[in-house]
Formats: sequence, structure tokens, C-alpha cells
Amino acid sequence: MKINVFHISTPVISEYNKLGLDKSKLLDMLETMILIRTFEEKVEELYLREGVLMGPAHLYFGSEAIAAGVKHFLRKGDLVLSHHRGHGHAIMLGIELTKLFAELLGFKEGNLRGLGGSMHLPVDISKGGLYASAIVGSQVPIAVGVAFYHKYRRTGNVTIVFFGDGATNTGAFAEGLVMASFLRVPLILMCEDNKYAEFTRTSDLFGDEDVIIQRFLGYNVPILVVDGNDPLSVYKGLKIYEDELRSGEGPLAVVASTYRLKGHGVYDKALYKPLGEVELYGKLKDPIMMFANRLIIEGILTHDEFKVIFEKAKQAVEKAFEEARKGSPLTIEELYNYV
Ligand SMILES: Cc1ncc(C[n+]2csc(CCOP(=O)(O)OP(=O)(O)O)c2C)c(N)n1
Ligand SMILES: [Mg+2]
Repeated sequence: MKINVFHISTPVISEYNKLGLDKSKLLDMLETMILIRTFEEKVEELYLREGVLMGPAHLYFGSEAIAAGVKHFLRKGDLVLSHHRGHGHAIMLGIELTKLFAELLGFKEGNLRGLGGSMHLPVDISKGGLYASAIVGSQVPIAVGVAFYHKYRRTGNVTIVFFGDGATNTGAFAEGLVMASFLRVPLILMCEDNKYAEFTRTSDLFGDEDVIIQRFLGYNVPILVVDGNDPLSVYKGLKIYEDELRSGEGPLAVVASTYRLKGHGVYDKALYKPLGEVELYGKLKDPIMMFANRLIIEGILTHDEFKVIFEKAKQAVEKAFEEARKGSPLTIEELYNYV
């Protein structure tokens, strides 16, 4: 069996055209990342400072580049399956911010009528968000069935399933991979390797940073290793395989190396992380700052425009929250409609 591991570098300017990237797409990638971060800053504040939100919330802080890169690859009809850390995927899909806040508040105006909450936020079939599960790894075999639909019907669409580095420890992941490979379905297995699974540093389990890549070996699938802190590396990797996937062939495994800047959930201060690690990733390797710097150096963005993007995101988030808080939960009688 051939072992196909490909490391995807970030494209240089001269490649942009070939990859279908123009100024508006590059700026949209940055705007998407900033909108995700700003939305989650508000979510964190509502949980921790104001006590308005309750229950679990697993923040996407640090992994925004993955959603921004995938967003520009997806086409109408493609389907997304997500996991418990899916706020960034919800914004990637373009679900309205007001609906997302209403969902977090448990209000009927939410995209799942307030019945799903944070761990099911990226679900809105009209936008391609099919499913999200908090049972780690369980979405992988389900995604194989969804991708098989695309193959069987020859739709030209792809399915993408997001999961974490920790999910590669599950039996569901391994079973899903066996079936995906056997059926050759157009499925992108997107592993968001944020280096932690709850309170455990994944590499500490095995003393090896590359353990996640090794998890995909032996299934006869191509493995792309992309920089999950760079939307262009993510996008480029997917584009290279686009024709194959859209002709109904696959699957494709992607290991997107990134970093979980926050604790596991909003409640977790992550005091178990090595000293200086968060500072390194948060200050020197922050995906938003790195991508913005790059666009500034390449003459695509100015400092002032960068500030305006932040201000606009803040306004959009505040406006959406103010609108959402006017909503209300389903009544007890209405709840029975969904049992
Ligand atoms: C089958 C299963 N086992 C354990 C848990 C508890 N749990 C919730 S999130 C999580 C860690 C998952 O880590 P990873 O897959 O890396 O995703 P991340 O939280 O880092 O995004 C665990 C163990 C669960 N929800 N489901
Ligand atoms: Mg993880």
C-alpha cells in the first residue's frame, strides 16, 4: 500500500489566480475569522462575566483559519457535519448571528428553536449544516453515509466532517475511516488538531507531535497536512483534491494543525497548560494577526481597513445579541411538538 502524506504549504501570490483567489475572497477569509473571534468574545463574556448564558460552550478561539479556508471551498449542496466545538462552523455556514445568539439563549427564534444550544450550533440544513454531535467521533461514520448519498446520486457535491485530535482515539473514527475508504466516498475528514482533548495534551499520551498523522495511516487514504493557522494552506489543500472529490471519488483526510487558545469549555481556565504556551500561540502565532500581517505586506489590506473590519464585526455582534435577547423560549405545550 502506498503511503500518501502530503504537506501543503501556503500559496505564494503568483498562485492566487490559479487557485481562484482574488482580493475579495482573501478579505472575506479575514473577515470571517474576525467575526468568529468577535462572536465568541461576546459569548465568553455572556457566560463568565454576565452569567446570561449557561450550560456548556467550547470555544473555537485559535482555529478560525480552518473555518475560513473551508468556507471558500464549499459550494451549494455540500454538507457539513460538526462536533461540540462548532461555533466557527456555524459562522462559516453563514447562519445569521441573531439566530445563533437566540439558540445559545434557548429561545425559539434560534436555528434549532433553542433545543440544540452551543454543541449543535452549526445545524441549519438550508445552509448545508446537517448535523453536529457532542459524542466524540460519532459523526464520522454518519458522514460516510451522507457522502455515499452524494456518490450514489452523482451530485458533484462533497461532505465534510469536522472532528478533533481526541476523536481519533475513538472506535467510531476507525470504523468510519474503514467504510469511507472501502466505499471511496467523496468525504473530507477534517481533523482539527488543536493539541488538546479536554485536559490532556494529545502528544503527551504518546510523546509524539505527529501522532495524529499516524492515526490515518493504513486506510489507503491520501493524507494532507495543512497549516490550520493559515486559511490559505487549508483552502489550497482542498482545492488540489477538488476535481477528484466532486467526481464522486474519495475520501480525503486532512490534518489541520492548530492550537486551542482557551480551556476545553468556558469554565476551564486551562491551568494545566505548560507555562508560556498560550502566550506563544496567542501573541506570536495568532492566526488572525498572522493572516492580517500577510495581507498588509502583500498590499491587499491597510492598517485602517483592518481596524474597520474589527469595528464592523463588533457592531454586527452587538446588534445581533440585542435583537436575539428579545426572543423567548418555546412554551411547555410547544415543546411536545418536537418530541
Ligand atoms: C464518546 C465520548 N467520549 C468522551 C466524551 C467527553 N469529551 C467531550 S469533548 C472531549 C475531548 C475531545 O477532544 P477533541 O476530539 O480533540 O476535540 P476538541 O475538544 O479539542 O475540539 C471529550 C473526551 C464525549 N463527549 N464523548
Ligand atoms: Mg482537540
